[in-house]
Amino acid sequence: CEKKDGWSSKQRLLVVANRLPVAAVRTGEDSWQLEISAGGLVSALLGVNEFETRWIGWAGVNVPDEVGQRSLTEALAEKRCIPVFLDEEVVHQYYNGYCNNILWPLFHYLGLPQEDRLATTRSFQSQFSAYKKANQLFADVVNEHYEEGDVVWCHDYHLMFLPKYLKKYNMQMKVGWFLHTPFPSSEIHRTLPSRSKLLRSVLAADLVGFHTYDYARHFVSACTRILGLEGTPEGVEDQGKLTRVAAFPIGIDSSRFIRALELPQVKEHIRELKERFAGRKVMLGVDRLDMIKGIPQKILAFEKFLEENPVWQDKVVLLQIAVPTRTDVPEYQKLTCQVHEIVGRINGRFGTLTAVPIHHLDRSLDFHALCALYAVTDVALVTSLRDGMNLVSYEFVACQAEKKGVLILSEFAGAAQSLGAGAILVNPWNITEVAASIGYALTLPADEREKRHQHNFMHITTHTSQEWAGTFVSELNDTIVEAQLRTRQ
Ligand code: ADQ
Repeated sequence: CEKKDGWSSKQRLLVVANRLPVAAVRTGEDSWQLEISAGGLVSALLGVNEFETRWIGWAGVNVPDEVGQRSLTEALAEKRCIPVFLDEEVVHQYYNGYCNNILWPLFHYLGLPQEDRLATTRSFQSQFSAYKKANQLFADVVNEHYEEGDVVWCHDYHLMFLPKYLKKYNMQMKVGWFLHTPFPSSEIHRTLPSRSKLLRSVLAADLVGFHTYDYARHFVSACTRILGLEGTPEGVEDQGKLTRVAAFPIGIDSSRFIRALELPQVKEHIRELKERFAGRKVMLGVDRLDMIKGIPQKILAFEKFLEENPVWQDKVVLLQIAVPTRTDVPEYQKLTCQVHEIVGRINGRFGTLTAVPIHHLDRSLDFHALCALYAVTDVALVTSLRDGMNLVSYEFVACQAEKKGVLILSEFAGAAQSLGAGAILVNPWNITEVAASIGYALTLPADEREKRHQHNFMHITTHTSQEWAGTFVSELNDTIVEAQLRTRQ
């Protein structure tokens, strides 16, 4: 079929997410430098090539002038990206405020911030208005670029109003919405002042997806308890209109990691790391520096392990790679200081003149360096307090064909439901239990490690990101056909 932007036999997929997969830096009045940005969704969709994909989102930069907006739009078009322009005030109120200060902690069971507990406070109201305004701006851009037959896939908690706004423009538009975070118990969602409006807006979508069956179940109960609607095995029904709700566990492009391990530069990096840490077991944490990732608790568990097992003190090293995010939010600044303080204390306590027990890096690693690190790791520590899925656990398994390292995994990460049989599951709040699991993992016999690894490796190579996206979009297409058949009957 012929499309406005070229010939293609593939269906067009408009992926709408808060951030584009590239970050833009202005280098002149009309010149831009574009860099691929790290993140779960980007990693997941990198390997998806069965659709003609267009990305729609914010480029992470304030562009108030027309020249800038025009030139950035042109530069991004080469990357199949379409920008949504948000001014600084909207970004502050919508992104830092409503998204990251209210929805993100709430959906991860960390509650609402104290000062926003009253729905009547100005800050809550203005953040909520900015959230709706930003969602409307996204809807305007999607509507402008939409062509008949396209599938529109909205992502995450930033865009819960988008399905409703898109359907207002065009009832025929195929709209799916997927949440990358957990959806909390309805008892938690009930505390949110705008609880009903958000649920109703999401329900305007044709298909609503979550990482796990539990999150889908929580969403359906929120709709039944808060909105009084009927939950069915297929989803939520409102006056004869069914919104399909289902679990679509995300995966990774596992072959990309497996292939990377064969590259000469990655092999060289692996050799250097092995030499650097010879005689010591390597433990690894890779996280965005975020309170949900449980980094302080993880490091405290490692301290407890060292304290209780002096024989391991110079035989194990923890590499914690924490990429800073949301650096202008005060809570994240506090977390960085807290982590630095604990790491400093532990290194002072257990370090020697030649070695320290924890190497903590506040930065992102490039893909090849990350693969090499995963490959030399004996024990990976993924101890999120809550996590929608957690792709780091999948990436670690993909790089462990040789070493058969052990994964210690939080029972509160969505990944616990898929990798639970191969991993050692822990309650990340229980520092004593995590410390004991570290000892257990470091001494696990080779045959047991092999068995656990095989289980997880089989899972991550058969449940890939391509399969995830393909299943979601074909389910969305089917949902619409079924709805049309139902209305004809
Ligand atoms: P995130 O919270 O970003 O994603 P995660 O699933 O672990 O969490 O994905 C992080 C990605 O960023 C991984 O691909 C990882 O390799 C990369 N990354 C993290 N730290 C890095 C570092 N220091 N250097 C380089 N790369 C780094 C959200 C949800 C998750 C959900 C995903 C996908 O919070 O629960 O799994 O979306 O749906």
